[in-house]
Amino acid sequence: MAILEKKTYKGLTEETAIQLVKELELFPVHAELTAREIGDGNLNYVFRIASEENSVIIKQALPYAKVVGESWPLTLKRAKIEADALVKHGEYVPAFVPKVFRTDEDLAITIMEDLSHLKIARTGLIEGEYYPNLAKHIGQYLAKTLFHTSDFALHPFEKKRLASAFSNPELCKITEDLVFTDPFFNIDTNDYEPELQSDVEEIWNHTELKIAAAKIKQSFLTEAEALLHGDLHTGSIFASEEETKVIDPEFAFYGPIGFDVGQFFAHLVFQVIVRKGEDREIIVNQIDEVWQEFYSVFSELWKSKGVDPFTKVDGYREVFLAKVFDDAIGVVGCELIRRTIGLSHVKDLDGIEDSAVRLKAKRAALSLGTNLILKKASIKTIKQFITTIEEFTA
Ligand code: SR1
Ligand code: MG
Repeated sequence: MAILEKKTYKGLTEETAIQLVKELELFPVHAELTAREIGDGNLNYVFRIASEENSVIIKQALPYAKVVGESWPLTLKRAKIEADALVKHGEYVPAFVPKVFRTDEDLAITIMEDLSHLKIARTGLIEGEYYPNLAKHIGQYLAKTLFHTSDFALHPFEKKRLASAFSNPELCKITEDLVFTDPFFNIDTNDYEPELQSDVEEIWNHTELKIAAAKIKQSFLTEAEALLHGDLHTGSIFASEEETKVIDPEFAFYGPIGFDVGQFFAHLVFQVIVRKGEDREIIVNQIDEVWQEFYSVFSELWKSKGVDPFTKVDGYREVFLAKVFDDAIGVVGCELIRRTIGLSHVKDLDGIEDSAVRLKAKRAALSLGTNLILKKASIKTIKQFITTIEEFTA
């Protein structure tokens, strides 16, 4: 029986992935096809199916988190959320997301454009590559996807329809736990080197820090400002010198705009921490550039496409964007801490071979993260943010 006719979930193999694209007639009938599972993420399988002339990607969600195993069941609905978010965001930034060819909810698959001519930005950045367009493109991606899906641009009925369609409680719960809660408590799944024990306990015992983190979590739980990507780290971005493509929006939901902005900032900060000299300056400048681009494109859209009458009130745009910035700084702090001592680390830090250098980098991430969470109210400009980064990571 044809795979799609079964209407039931079954994990694909390289063989059945080929069978599937044949059933869907995505390649000429006699094309010789090869398939390879290339996924290295935490949650899904990714197959690349290729003929001599063409190729596509099949991404299939697993009913559990690959990073932990079958003991951590995970909804398959995330495949539909991801495909729908790619399509929705693609309406506003077609150049920055992969094209979606087909989806199937039963199989939890999305068949999309193959981007393997590009490199995952995190990998390239760790190798010291320079992406001259990355900051500008992500600034535009953030401004356009977030403005156009917000109440500033949409009729309230449409905004609420989208917020309901993108309700994503299971994936949000992962973020609520892994980003905003577990690193601040003595939880089994936290993961850190024994040498960091006293640094970690300082965080667990820091009541003022925990209250500040709780407020940032509360914003994530309650503020449905725009359709977020929800997991915008450098591992969710394919890049080359010319192109930038944002992938993997399975964590998409209606949340605070500063969450996406702050997550991207945080993963640039990891690169600031591990680089030196001019290479480090390049990333510092990219942090500045992504914010300037986001601010200016969001402001242009606000002025030209704002539908809420308050978008015409002088001064409100600046107040709103200051709120986004404040939210983003808090998220940077939480993300720096969680990727250092929580479940699911980043290769930028874990990949440092020399243990003294690695521990120094991790301590810098923890102290900067702590400071950003505690002092975000006094960091009002991108320059002040950069000064703070430099103070803790020099
Ligand atoms: C179990 S999932 C761990 C992390 O991987 C994803 O990319 C998200 O960042 C999540 O927090
Ligand atoms: Mg992902």
